[in-house]
Amino acid sequence: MYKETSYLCCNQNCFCSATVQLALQLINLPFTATIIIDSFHIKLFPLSEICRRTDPLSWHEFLGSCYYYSEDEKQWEDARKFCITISSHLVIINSKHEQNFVITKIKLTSVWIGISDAVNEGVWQWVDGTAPTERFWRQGEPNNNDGVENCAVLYKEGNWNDIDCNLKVHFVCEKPTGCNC
Ligand SMILES: [Ca+2]
Ligand SMILES: [Ca+2]
Repeated sequence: MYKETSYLCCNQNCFCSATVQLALQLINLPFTATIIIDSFHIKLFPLSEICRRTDPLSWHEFLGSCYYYSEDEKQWEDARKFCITISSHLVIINSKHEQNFVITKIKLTSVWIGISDAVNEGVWQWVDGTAPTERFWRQGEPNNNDGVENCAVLYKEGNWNDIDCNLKVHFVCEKPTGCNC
């Protein structure tokens, strides 16, 4: 679904780009085409303005993915849902290389990542349903402290800890690059 959404955005960008180019070409036509220009210009200008609208969220690009770092703190489930509303998912760490990039942008101490064992205690699963290929647990973690720790944070130092999903923490969303971030 994320990829499909990305392609739709891509196609929309391409359409917008073509529309803006058409508008610019019309503006450059000779004076004899003024009437045609005027009729098209009125219709095209509002659309070209819409196309120029920029994404208010700030994304960081790395190796085919775009990463968004939240301004506020949310519970893990709310963070997961928020990422979906911006056509992304809570970050999935596939390699040490990717994690090394993600930690460079962490502003404070830690962020939610998209892994949980809430469905089946002790069985850690990414938000896309896959099992982790690599794990970077801090020594002694995950410890399911008090029997309530089912969601994982990534610390700026580059390791994970399971904590209570109801705690409010900053988070990172990820989406495929598509045309651009
Ligand atoms: Ca647990
Ligand atoms: Ca823990």
